Amino acid sequence: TSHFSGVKQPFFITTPIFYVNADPHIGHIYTAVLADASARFHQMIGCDPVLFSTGTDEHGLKIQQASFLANKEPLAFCNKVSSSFREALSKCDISYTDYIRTTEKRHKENVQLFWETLSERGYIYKGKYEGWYCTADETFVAEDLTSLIKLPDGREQRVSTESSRPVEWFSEENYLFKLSTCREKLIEWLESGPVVRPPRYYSLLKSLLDQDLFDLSISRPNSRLSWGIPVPGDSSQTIYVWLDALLNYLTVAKHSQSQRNLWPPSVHVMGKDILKFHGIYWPAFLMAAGLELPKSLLVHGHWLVDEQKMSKTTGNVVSPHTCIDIATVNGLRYFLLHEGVPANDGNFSMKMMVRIANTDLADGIGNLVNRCCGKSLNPSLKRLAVSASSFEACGPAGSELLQLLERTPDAVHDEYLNWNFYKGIDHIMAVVRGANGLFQTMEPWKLKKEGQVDKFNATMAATMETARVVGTLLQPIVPSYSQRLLDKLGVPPTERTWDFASVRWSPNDHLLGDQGPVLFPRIKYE
Ligand code: ME8
Repeated sequence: TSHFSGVKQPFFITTPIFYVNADPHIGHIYTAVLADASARFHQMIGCDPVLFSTGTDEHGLKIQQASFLANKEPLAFCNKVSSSFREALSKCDISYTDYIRTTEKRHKENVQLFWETLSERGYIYKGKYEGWYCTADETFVAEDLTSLIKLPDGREQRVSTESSRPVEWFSEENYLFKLSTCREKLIEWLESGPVVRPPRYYSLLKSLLDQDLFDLSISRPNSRLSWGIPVPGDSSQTIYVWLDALLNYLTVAKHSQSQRNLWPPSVHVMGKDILKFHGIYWPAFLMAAGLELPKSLLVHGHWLVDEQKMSKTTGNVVSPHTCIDIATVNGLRYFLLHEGVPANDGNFSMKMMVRIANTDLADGIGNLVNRCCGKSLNPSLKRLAVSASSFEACGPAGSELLQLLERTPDAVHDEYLNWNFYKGIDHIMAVVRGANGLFQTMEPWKLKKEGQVDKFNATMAATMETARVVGTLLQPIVPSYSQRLLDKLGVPPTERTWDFASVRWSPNDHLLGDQGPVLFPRIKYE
């Protein structure tokens, strides 16, 4: 439960911070929507404060090179792309409470202070590093994890086998972090509970830890990498971008407005490509500094587009703006959370997004709401008093709907908590189908004509109560859609928390709110 002896439980959730070398695509948006749904859910169940951070990762060789190619000063380049991420995230209703940029002063100070702590605690030494480096992934790659490929022009290129991106040979003086000493403790952390979810990523991480760890280079000579944070006391070296980037989470916690201690984070959300950094390097840095480790990591698969990897070279990168133009932000969020199964890769298709949004948001829920709020059956615009007998007066179909409705909020609660938003949605849609089915069976338009007032009122009350529960449960998934639904039903803003998500008897009628335009106009696409 979220309440413990009257003190509310805090919840601190993060998205990865996004590289500013490319514009936002639906893969980035998925990470953020997943985290947002969880943040909103925890808010609804009473966690307080909810700290939800996102932002941009702006240092490193990759960004240095991208700004050079764009013929811009690095900071000007970062400003532009960082604000385009910020806009895209806000447009997607991402309810972040802090937007961090690694170029901010508060962050640079935190990184340098952290470096000094690692150094004082004996975890840093000067050495020579030789090996392969993949700039696109900003990571060192062991030789046996590289392979040679033939380029179209016949030349050979060595690439990282995992990502297929080019690697180059580095040989230079730099500072190293004693990662090799952390292995045992990392395994202990990993096994201390369901720290890494879903289970397949736990197993993956576990197998990485079966092997010895090598010490990690955590700086580069500034002749090679100047766009970054200088090593304290040695300005000839720049701090490795992943150490810099991971520390964003700590910067955010330190600068939260809350009086409460918000460390450690409740959960870091991320795609599978950056598990090693969050599951090995990050906890190792933290334990070396004597700080508590994150309580959990939630890892998700990648989105493919029409079954192909999304990439600039293929030219199939999907922009959230295009999706929103076609299907609105609610259509996009609903699709991502309905189709996204964290353990697997997802497949994005515009057609599928439109079909699912039309079926569920326009036809399924939209119809239900139109039917019970529409002037033709509800001329006085009231949400009718509701009781168990409202359902029972509708016969077996009514009792069945009531039973389903009574089970649903707990089932949805558990699925949301376990990051199975798609299953939560399935439970909700089953209730919607039940209520639409009841409408078809009861034919209230006939009951009205025939003057069967009790049965008519019962049908209307039962379906409106279902719509209210559905709107409440859907808030983490499609916030602005749910808000308009609850507004139409005249549900006061104070009655939208999880406590109100179950069937409630009410002896009085309530006025409906402003009806405004339809909830979700059907989308025409192709
Ligand atoms: O990795 N499908 O940033 P990033 C789903 N700056 N998710 C995807 C995806 C896809 N096709 N492509 C990318 C970084 N992502 C670092 C993070 S955190 C301290 C530093 C996800 O902009 C990816 O898995 O390359 C990651 O979770 C997020 O987008 C940011 O990726």
